[in-house]
Amino acid sequence: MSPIERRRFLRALFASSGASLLAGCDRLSQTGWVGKVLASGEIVSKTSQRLVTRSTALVREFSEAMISPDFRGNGSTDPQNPAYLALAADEFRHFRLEVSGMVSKPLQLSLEDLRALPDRTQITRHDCVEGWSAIGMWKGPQLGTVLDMAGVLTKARFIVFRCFDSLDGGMSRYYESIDLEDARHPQTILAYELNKQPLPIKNGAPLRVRVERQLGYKMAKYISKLELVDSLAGIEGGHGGYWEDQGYEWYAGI
Ligand SMILES: Nc1nc2c(c(=O)[nH]1)N[C@H]1C(S)=C(S)[C@@H](COP(=O)(O)O)O[C@H]1N2
Ligand SMILES: [Mo]
Repeated sequence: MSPIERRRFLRALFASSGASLLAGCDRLSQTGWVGKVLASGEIVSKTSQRLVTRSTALVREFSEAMISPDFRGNGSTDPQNPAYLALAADEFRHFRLEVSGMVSKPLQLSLEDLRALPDRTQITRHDCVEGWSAIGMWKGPQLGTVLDMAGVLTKARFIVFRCFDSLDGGMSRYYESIDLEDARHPQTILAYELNKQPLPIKNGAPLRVRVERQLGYKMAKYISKLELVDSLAGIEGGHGGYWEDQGYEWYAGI
């Protein structure tokens, strides 16, 4: 189904129950503009998205000609955490991605290890809740590959991304989470390159996740650690992400 067909179908589906969930989605699909998404309720809930799309349905990918000349940085763009600065000073040679929690084999992966894995390249559109979009070419291993290496235990339900940066002067670190269905989506990758260059610091060096069916704030930058858990309740504010703890939706479907 094309996005427009999908939205038409969803609208028909919800019309009978009078749900206003999809009001304004035509504007979104026509212009690609997502400003004030939260305020106008344009986020597509996980349930409605998954009613009509298979778990592996791909989002649109673009041609190289469509790549935005400058992929702006947003949120943290220059983390000041001393541990991060020390890693950056050495071009992240000593960076190790930790994979832990409900796995049979905890991992410590260097950038070299990650670059040696089969990779995926995708040119996709990033939509920020603040009302801007950008198209970029991302490259990195599928998150599913890393999960298979670690051996996810059957009781695990979510993957939590722990980040080096802080948006509140060091009080708390940025974090995010997705479920295992999104984690294993073919376009969910751990990107170490943007537009054929090593990921710039402003965009999350050395590693950021792409979760292409959701809004920008889900795409954790500056990842230090992946944690497999069975519940988000005991983590930080308990809502599954830095922005979620301030009231944003956990499932930010586009
Ligand atoms: N660690 C971390 N990840 C983050 C953020 C952040 O501040 N810190 N901001 C989020 C938001 S709101 C957006 S829109 C994107 C911005 O990605 P960009 O800097 O590559 O444009 O990263 C997301 N991931
Ligand atoms: Mo954002």
